[in-house]
Amino acid sequence: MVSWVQALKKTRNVFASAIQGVISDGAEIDELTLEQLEVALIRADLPPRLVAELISDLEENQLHGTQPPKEVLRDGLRARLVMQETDPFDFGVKPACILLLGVNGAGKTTTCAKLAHRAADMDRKVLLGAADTFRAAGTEQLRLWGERLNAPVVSGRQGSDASAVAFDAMDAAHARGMDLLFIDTAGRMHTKSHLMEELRKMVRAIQKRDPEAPHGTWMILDASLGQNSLNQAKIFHDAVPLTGLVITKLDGSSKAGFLFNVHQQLPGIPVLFTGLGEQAEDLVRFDADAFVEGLLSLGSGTGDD
Ligand SMILES: Nc1nc2c(ncn2[C@@H]2O[C@H](COP(=O)(O)OP(=O)(O)OP(=O)(O)O)[C@@H](O)[C@H]2O)c(=O)[nH]1
Ligand SMILES: [Mg+2]
Repeated sequence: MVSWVQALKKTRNVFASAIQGVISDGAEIDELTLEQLEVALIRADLPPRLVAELISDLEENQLHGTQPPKEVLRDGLRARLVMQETDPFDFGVKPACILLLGVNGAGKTTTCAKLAHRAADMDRKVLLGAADTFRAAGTEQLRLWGERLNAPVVSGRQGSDASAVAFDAMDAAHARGMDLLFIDTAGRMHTKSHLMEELRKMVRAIQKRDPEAPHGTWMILDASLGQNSLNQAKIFHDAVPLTGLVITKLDGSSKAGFLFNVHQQLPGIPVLFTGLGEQAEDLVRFDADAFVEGLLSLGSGTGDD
């Protein structure tokens, strides 16, 4: 399994040399170091306002403080991240239905499988709904994961109504006494209003079976898009209220700094999980401390190997 330190190699690489001057023991911080740090943090997609605050904290500490600069940076970064402490799979209802949404190629289908794997490991009975009826390959991909993970999959024919598949999956989850139903959906651009309407229709179909459902509406965000993925999420959130985020491909991204902007831009919507690789087990709970530590662990390789 990929670790946080390994996964954050690319982002860390972006500001490695700049940060070195700040976090090494006994570092003397001068104006040039701070300027380099500022540029690097912005390149890693940290929000400019936060960067300005961090630089000013470091300057202030340099003049009047006693803390090592690394601690100032670590505390400043950590304070901007919000973590959900409770179990994201615990909805207090059975079956709980979780709808997975996102733009094309964000990692929805893979995440659906990873979530199933994780939930099964926690002894939950899991059903998968293949509501990406847009492409035959979409359903096939989830069906293969289902076989590999030994999880049942409800699907429909290519071109059939995604809402009908979602409804059937809800029905099956009730009939078979499932704990969790994860519904994979087709990738859609946030700018296409008819595709956003299709999502709303899917929600209505699910609600015919259970008016409280979906219990989770989780958007899958590709970390390599950085801040852009948050702009997309805001538009999805307007169409169907999101209740959680899953960040994929953190391992391939050099822009993981956008995570420091989530709380500001999407208040109240927690980052629940992060994908650190392509395998079923490469999905971990979002851990704010491990994330910040992973960004600052300079001894652990800077992405050149
Ligand atoms: N490195 C890495 N690759 C990932 C991660 N999550 C998904 N991928 C890869 O991203 C690619 C797209 O993943 P899919 O799950 O098919 O994405 P999707 O959102 O379902 O795509 P569409 O259904 O076409 O919109 C695949 O090659 C996955 O293996 C991750 O956390 N890390
Ligand atoms: Mg897919």
